[in-house]
Amino acid sequence: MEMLLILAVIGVCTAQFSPNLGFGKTSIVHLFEWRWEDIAAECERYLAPNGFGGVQVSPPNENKIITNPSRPWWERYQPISYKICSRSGDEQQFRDMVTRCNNVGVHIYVDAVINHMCGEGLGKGNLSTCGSSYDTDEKSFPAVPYSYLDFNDKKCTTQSGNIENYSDAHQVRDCRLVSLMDLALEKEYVRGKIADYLNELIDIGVAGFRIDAAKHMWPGDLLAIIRKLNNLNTSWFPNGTRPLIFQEVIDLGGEGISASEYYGIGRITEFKYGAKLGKVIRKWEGSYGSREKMAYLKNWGESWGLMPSDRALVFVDNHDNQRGHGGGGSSILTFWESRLYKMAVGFMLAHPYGFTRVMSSFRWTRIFENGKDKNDWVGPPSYLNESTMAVTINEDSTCGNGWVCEHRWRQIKNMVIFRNLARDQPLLNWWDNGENQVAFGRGSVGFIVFNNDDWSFHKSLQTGLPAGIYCDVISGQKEGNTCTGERIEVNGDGFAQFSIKSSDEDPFVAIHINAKL
Ligand code: AAO
Repeated sequence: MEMLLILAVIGVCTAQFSPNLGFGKTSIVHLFEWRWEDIAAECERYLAPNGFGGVQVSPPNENKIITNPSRPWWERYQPISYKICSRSGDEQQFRDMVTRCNNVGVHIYVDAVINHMCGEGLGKGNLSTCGSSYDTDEKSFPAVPYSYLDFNDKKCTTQSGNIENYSDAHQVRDCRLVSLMDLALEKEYVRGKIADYLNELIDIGVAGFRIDAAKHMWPGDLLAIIRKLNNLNTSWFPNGTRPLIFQEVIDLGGEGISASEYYGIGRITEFKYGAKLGKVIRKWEGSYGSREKMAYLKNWGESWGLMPSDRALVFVDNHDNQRGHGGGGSSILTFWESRLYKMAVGFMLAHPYGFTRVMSSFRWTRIFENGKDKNDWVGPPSYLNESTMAVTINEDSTCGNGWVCEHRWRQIKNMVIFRNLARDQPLLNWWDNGENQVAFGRGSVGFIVFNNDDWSFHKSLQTGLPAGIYCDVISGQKEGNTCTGERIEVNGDGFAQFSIKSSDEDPFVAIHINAKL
């Protein structure tokens, strides 16, 4: 009896770390600002057939419409109510998306903005995505409803009421993040309203949540909310499945709050991952004053100061740091530097560390002034009536209308498949030249080689793979019984000859057992 109780408690406490992906799937993609109907179609026509396990979607709840600047992407981080009603679509469209994606084995993860409501000082009105009213002077959001009793102001001790110093944990949790009205999460009433919202989403069929601004909530308050959550919908998930929780905590070190305070609640976004990997791929100076090189990646993971792998949600860039918001700094690689970016994403997907998220962006016109992009606010491609543009698909399977669709780039899509095959296989046969030529395998299912040096690479390496002819899935892929790109021959002893010129379009090669002729 006692044993059963202990097991039950462990079950409840640990299940929210599991990604809740379908069998054999390992990665999710953030379809930033996409419309629900486009995501539904993408699940069916592309994500399911190519092994993607899930989608992180933009906040689905009603938000403040911001007119100055005009409809920035960040207005979606200013809630007005928990009605499912946003630029991505209405509740009917959201339900349809969740159902259609789940039906093809692609799960939905919601970006949950629960730390705050909209910015202060917006006055009163109903300029919100569903027309619900608000009054920031009275601190009233009738569509929830929240009143002046539900905000934190009394606890915050800074002059401005905003967070002024990130080394003071009390400020970070009790004051306003960039003047956003901070909810009093210790209140049972507030916790209940948030749990009701998340439970509605769970009942519709979502598989988990990104917890926005988790660093700005006391871990105990957040845990109390998570404990109120239902198990996942049994139409698609096994009985008793807990929602995946991944908390946005930016911890690059040196502040008053550490990501480890949140290990007990769920996974955490590991911001050091993209910042450090960016430095390595760019060959910039690292923590010890010398230039980073790929050879150092031999012990990539916890030895680099990253959090435990089973707690980490990892990514090369996210919607904030690809445009200078949030944490990470200038080393972050994005689609704008596509050659280096593909190498970084390729490395991430080949390496066993962490639970991986691929970014999928929209293009905007950057205008740099003193190193800062003046257009860092620009929202998704939109029509004249301000509604978000459809994602169109070109003949070559790339996207139109300003959508970048990094997840459809052959090199990235094929590495998502590589990771699915490699999922539990150990990292084996590491090789490096002491500089920026490195290679490693995953068990006997896949092998990858990088040449990020300025000179050619030509070498025979132990792959760990069975003998045969393999298609490189970076320069091409296997189609029918031919390779559209390079062919690699693995000999009976597992060795294969690799050649990568420093001028190659993509200076890396990857092979796996499903790309064997
Ligand atoms: C907008 C306007 C504001 C206005 C506000 C209210 O831009 O001027 O005051 O409305 O009217 C997004 C946008 C915001 C936007 C907001 C609401 O990014 O610009 O404000 O929507 O519309 C902190 C938080 C983190 C947060 C990040 C942006 O800790 O949670 O700021 N990310 C999430 C979302 C994000 C969203 C929100 C939260 C709000 O992903 O999209 O904001 O819902 C340090 C700290 C970090 C801190 C950063 C940013 O990081 O560690 O915790 O993130 O500063 O200030 C080096 C350091 C690193 C440091 C970093 C700073 O890398 O090592 O530690 O520099 O860049």
